[in-house]
Amino acid sequence: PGNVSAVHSGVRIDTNGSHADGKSPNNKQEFMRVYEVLREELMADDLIAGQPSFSAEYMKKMLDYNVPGGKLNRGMAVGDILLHLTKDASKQQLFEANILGWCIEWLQAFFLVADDIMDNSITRRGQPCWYRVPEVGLVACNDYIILESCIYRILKKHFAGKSYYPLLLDFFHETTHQTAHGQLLDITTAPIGTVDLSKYTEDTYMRIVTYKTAFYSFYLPVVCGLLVGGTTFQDAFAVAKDICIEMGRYFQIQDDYLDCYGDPAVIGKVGTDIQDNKCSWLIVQALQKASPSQLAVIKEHYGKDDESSIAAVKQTYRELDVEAMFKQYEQESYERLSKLISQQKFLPEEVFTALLKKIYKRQK
Ligand code: DMA
Ligand code: MG
Ligand code: MG
Ligand code: MG
Repeated sequence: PGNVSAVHSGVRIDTNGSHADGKSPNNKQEFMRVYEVLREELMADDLIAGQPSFSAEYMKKMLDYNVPGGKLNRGMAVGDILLHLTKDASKQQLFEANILGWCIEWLQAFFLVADDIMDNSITRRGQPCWYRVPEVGLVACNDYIILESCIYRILKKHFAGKSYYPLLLDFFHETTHQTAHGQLLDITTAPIGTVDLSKYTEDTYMRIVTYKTAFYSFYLPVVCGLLVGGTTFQDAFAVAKDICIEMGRYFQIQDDYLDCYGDPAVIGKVGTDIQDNKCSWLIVQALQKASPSQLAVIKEHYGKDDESSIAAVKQTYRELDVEAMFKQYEQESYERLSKLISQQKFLPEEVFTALLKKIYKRQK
């Protein structure tokens, strides 16, 4: 349909400005309706429907608790991208894009349930982390396996007949591989109870955030939009990857910033990076600027789970004005991204500018 062939031939389609208000062309209510459809399909599965009702009810509660409660940026992005790619997308294509959007939200739910256990976190999306719910505890480990398996049941049901089904499976598997190894590096850079500040290099930091966040949060939604839109043109994927990696790094640096400076009531979670010894953007920057005495304070207090140690680290951040370093990075990153977006010729700029607009200077 329409513009997709232009994408294939490598001609830039300039559609800038048609959604200049920053609103999603895709519709949130409709997106939520698709969630209900997918959940009911999963629940109607022979195996699950055949379980005693208490088991099926647990499943439903687990899904509702963990899948739909986030910002839905990643999930909604797939439909948006499709519509920016081809203005005459069919209703069926938009439905398929939204299904893939939900698969990404399912993937995210799977990683977050596990991440909160590993990070010993307290709240997520304004409610207790799933593993903290009394009747859940470490059953959450089986729940995240179920969350992941849902992705492939949904894909099979809705995409098994498509020519791009193998590509889709491969992208979801590849992204899981990348994210899991980002998480592994995140965890092994900061083992509980041992602080080794020499590990907190800019290079390791960039590897962590690229793998744990950028691929699943940005590249995967764009890939899904391209596939539903009918694009298999390699150059479009390569350009998307470069831009999405840069955007994903910026997004995770914001997450690190908000962990310390965000309002828990707004971000829906309580920051734990300082006491968790995390290789966060803030500590990597602080270490590069710290005086010997400030370094001593960091060595003494980073990674300790008590209020006075957390306060001492935050005081050092204040002295070094790490907040100003973040604002400067934010500005530079925005400019770098805008340039990357306008310089490429394979995809409508709006595919990326709409993503960027949603996250630039975000408070949550
Ligand atoms: C989370 O990094 C990354 C994944 C893949 C879930 P994080 O621990 O900083 O995330 P959060 O701050 O949301 O716990
Ligand atoms: Mg975490
Ligand atoms: Mg984590
Ligand atoms: Mg975080």
